[in-house]
Amino acid sequence: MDIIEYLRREKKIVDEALDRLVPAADRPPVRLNQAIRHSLIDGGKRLRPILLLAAAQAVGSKKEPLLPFACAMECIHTYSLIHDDLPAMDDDDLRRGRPTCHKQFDEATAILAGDGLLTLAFELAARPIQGVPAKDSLAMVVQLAQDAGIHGMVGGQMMDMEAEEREVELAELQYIHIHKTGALIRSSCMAGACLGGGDATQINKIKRYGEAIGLAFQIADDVLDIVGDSELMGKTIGKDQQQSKATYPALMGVGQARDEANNLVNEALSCLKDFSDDAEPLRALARYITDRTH
Ligand code: GRG
Repeated sequence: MDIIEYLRREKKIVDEALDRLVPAADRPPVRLNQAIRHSLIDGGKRLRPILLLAAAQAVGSKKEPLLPFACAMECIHTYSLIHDDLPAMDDDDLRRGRPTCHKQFDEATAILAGDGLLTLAFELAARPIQGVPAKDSLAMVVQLAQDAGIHGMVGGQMMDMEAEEREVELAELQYIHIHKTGALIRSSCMAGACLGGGDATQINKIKRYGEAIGLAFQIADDVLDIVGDSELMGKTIGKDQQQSKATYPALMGVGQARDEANNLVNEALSCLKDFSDDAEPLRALARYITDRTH
């Protein structure tokens, strides 16, 4: 399948849903809604919602009813980018090819835009979904809270910040990546499989698929920070090296880091071996993780 065309089509579906589900820019509080839309609308690859929809398709489900939950994933991801870019964290000027939220608006507005997106995400994720038992929806909302929070992304970010001050070994770096980046990616895959009506075996296999591509994605991102193109990526690159950050390529070199990411992609693909052709988009997405240039 043509993954680029697939991603373009799916991104359009997600972008249209986000535009419908997020408050309009002229609705009060106008500055807050403008800041949210500045960071959220149109930008980004929409990888997490697309993974959720692809996982649902892999277990034979329709996509449309799951769009609010898929958009919740993007709201959480975008909030994490807004907060990560703040001067107190990464202090970045450019994100998704535009000025970062605090540069375009101001720090306080950027903090509130992130907070607004995080809470909106839970409003969207908790919406009843036609044909999905309420207990499954609730389980995935709890799962999302765990994966986005202290035991997932937020916890991973904290560990990453603490590790900046000292030497980090591979096992610790892997732990950080699994939490900071991997948890939300795995959560997206699992939510799609569960809300799409997959059975326990399918959900478990898609969970393992999500774990493997989540780590592969971060390794590929570390590599792109060295070999990528700032304009294509829409963000400043080379910052990891500049800040002497522990990354996979810093610890093992670009070549071995790439091999590591490829092994993880193969592991992810092996989790899907018993799935039908409906899982082709999930398979293509796994390959795209290491082939992507931005
Ligand atoms: C809780 C403040 C806070 C942060 C959480 C995820 C995260 C930690 C910070 C974001 C910064 C960062 C570089 C994370 C690594 C994950 C990553 C590669 C994010 C970029 O994701 P893409 O490539 O971005 O999917 P787009 O813009 O395409 O959505």
